[in-house]
Amino acid sequence: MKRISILGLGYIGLPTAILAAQAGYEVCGYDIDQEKIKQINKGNPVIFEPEISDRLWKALQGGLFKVSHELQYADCFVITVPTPFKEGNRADLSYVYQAADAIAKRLMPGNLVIIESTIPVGTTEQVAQFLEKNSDLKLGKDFFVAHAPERVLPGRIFKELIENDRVIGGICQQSCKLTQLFYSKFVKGVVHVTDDKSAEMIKLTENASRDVQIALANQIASMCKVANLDPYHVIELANKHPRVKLLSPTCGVGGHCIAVDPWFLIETFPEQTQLFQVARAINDKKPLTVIKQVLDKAAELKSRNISRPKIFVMGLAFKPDVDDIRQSPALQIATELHKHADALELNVYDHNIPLHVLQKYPFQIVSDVWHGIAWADVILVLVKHKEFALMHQDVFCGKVVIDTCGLLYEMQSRQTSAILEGAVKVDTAFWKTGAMKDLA
Ligand code: SAJ
Repeated sequence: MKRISILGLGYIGLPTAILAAQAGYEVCGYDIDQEKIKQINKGNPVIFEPEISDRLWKALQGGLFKVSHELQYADCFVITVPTPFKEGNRADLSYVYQAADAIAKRLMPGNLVIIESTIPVGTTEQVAQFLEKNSDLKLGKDFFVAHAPERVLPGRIFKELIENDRVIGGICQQSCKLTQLFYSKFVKGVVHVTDDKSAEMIKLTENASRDVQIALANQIASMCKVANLDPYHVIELANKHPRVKLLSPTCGVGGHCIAVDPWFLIETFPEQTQLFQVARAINDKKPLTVIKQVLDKAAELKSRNISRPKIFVMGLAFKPDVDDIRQSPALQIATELHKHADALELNVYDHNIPLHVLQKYPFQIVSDVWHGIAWADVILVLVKHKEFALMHQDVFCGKVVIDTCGLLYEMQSRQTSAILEGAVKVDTAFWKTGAMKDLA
């Protein structure tokens, strides 16, 4: 196996292509987006991910990596295209089939096709049959197919691509063998071998399990609100139990995996997924609860003669320390609050998201967090980016803070730590001048 074609140069495909080239394969990355191909060829990875620019540049210089909007013949094709959901929360497999269609036209005897995209149980087999039907080749004899779901966390993609264990599921033994061979060149984690359907089920249950655990954390937060307790404190101490590992409540579950993948199971197994359905409902409701909380606070401030309270949103990404706003609950909250211009003024800040992306949205963007804080009556913390957690809690002095992600608790924990004491440099003189309105 020498030549590899990787289809879909996004958050998974591009890093995988770069690593495969660095491992010695001749790699051609393929994408339908011509502008993306142009940018990658210039050394611009288009996505924000630690190490990626440097690794891309080295791969381009190394001579084993190129990208094209024409799919190249190869020994192995790797499908890393998105699988969003369409109406009725059903998996949209159109990108997977578009990729399979392109591969079918180039399929040669001995080829291996790997699907890394997350897919409903049974899809690998269906795609394999599609390839057989649309080529002159016999499945399991002339060409081989496997599912090898990606498992990496944005922000740690290269580390996790190399170090995580992987599960691969082939439609036959030879498919497993070839797939294991492909990954063995750059994966240091254990490659666990199974069948295609088990691999699909494993990937989906991993993400559904996380969704259920986050729903549990959100329920704990709701109970704590009623009981006037700090859920982050409750969870931190509960996690001191050796067999308890609760996750954290946030403003909602976003991104393109955790909030999507449980639906692929619900779609296939409607009778056996009650718990996943409830978890989805709890997590989807969370942004609506936050919106209501802000509107209630705005109404309360109005009754205290602040006619249009100034709301400053901190964080818009779907989770901390990423630039990704796809299916972001924070974005959903800001977009909805913006519609209530009669009741409040809104300013939004997120240093991780490029300005040209933010400018597509109707709300007002602030590029200086200190100005935003000083300007606001209410600070709405939606994402706990690490830079926010390094601020001193005094920056919020005199403000109403609606904290949806435990920023204040983390600030307090950090500030009791001797190591960080004095290491956090914050110019408090500036904000203090405008922050003395007693609103709380
Ligand atoms: N979230 C919480 N509370 C938490 C942890 C996360 O509300 O305690 C929220 C985040 O804020 C975010 C959402 O959940 O909005 C999803 O974030 P995440 O960090 O759980 O997951 P993703 O979408 O970045 O990546 C997940 C990972 N899956 C698991 O951890 C089981 C990753 O390993 C997968 O590769 C990826 O999905 C994928 O592509 O499936």
